Amino acid sequence: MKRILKTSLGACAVLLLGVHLAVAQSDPTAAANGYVNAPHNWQMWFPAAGSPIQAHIDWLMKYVLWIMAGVVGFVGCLMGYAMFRFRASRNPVPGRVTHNTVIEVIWIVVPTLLLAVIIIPSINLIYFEADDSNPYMTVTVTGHQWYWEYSYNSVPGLDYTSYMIPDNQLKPGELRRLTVDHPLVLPIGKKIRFNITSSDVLHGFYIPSLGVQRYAIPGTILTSWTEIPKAGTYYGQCNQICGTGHDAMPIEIKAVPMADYLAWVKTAVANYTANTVPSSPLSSSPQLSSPLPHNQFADAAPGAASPR
Ligand SMILES: [Cu+2]
Repeated sequence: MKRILKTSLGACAVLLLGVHLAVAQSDPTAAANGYVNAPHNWQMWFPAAGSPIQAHIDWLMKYVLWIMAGVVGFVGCLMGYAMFRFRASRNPVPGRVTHNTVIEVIWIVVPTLLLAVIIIPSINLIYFEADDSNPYMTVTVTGHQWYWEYSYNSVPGLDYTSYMIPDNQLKPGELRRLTVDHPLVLPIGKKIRFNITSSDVLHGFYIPSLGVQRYAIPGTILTSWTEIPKAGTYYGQCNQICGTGHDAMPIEIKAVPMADYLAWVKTAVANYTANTVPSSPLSSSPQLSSPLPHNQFADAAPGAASPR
């Protein structure tokens, strides 16, 4: 009897180990590794647009830039011409013209038209950014000193924290000051709303390539949204000065096809438990010392299972 029990216990252990290894090896977020949208040295322009909002922002920025270049070029040439043509040696007796109706009409009408052609697409963009209606899903993002917490409103209990990987624990391929232990995983091609708030001080939920930038304010929820057409990894940073660990709260988003997302949710729900974050934010200052603490609530997540 004892032997049978021993054998069956052994078989169970082997089976569990096998299941664990299989889960650990098949990372549902692997599809996001093929494309990485991260800042690079000497970057001059916005990052490649990863969402419709950012594509719109990028277009408007260049559109206004061309108009500005035209205005600066025109005014610069006019000033250069006036300084040369009417210099004292060539034009010793200055003219006494004070009014010219045609010129005055032109310099009122032309700038007004310029403002009109700028304000129309600007307001359009503001409304586009504000339209977070009918999302496929909502994620509540909470800023803490100094990490992010992601709670999936449509998946009860799926709530976990996301810490930056300290420099001395980076693995090959991971990005310094940007890679986190547990990224935010989202499906591609779906509208996702973010409810953004904070538990302590002002933070900023900022992902440049997605055109998402909102304050995280304690006691208040601000919303934003995104839709990511391309599977990949997208990075952002807290962009409000929120304390000594301000630089240690990057945002990493893994955008994956829907099937992979659903597979990830399944394993995440099985492994993540409802999160309880440290109650006193001020007591978390030792977290800054390296290494950062383990995310005890999410360490079993596949793809992030390695001990840190
Ligand atoms: Cu912050």
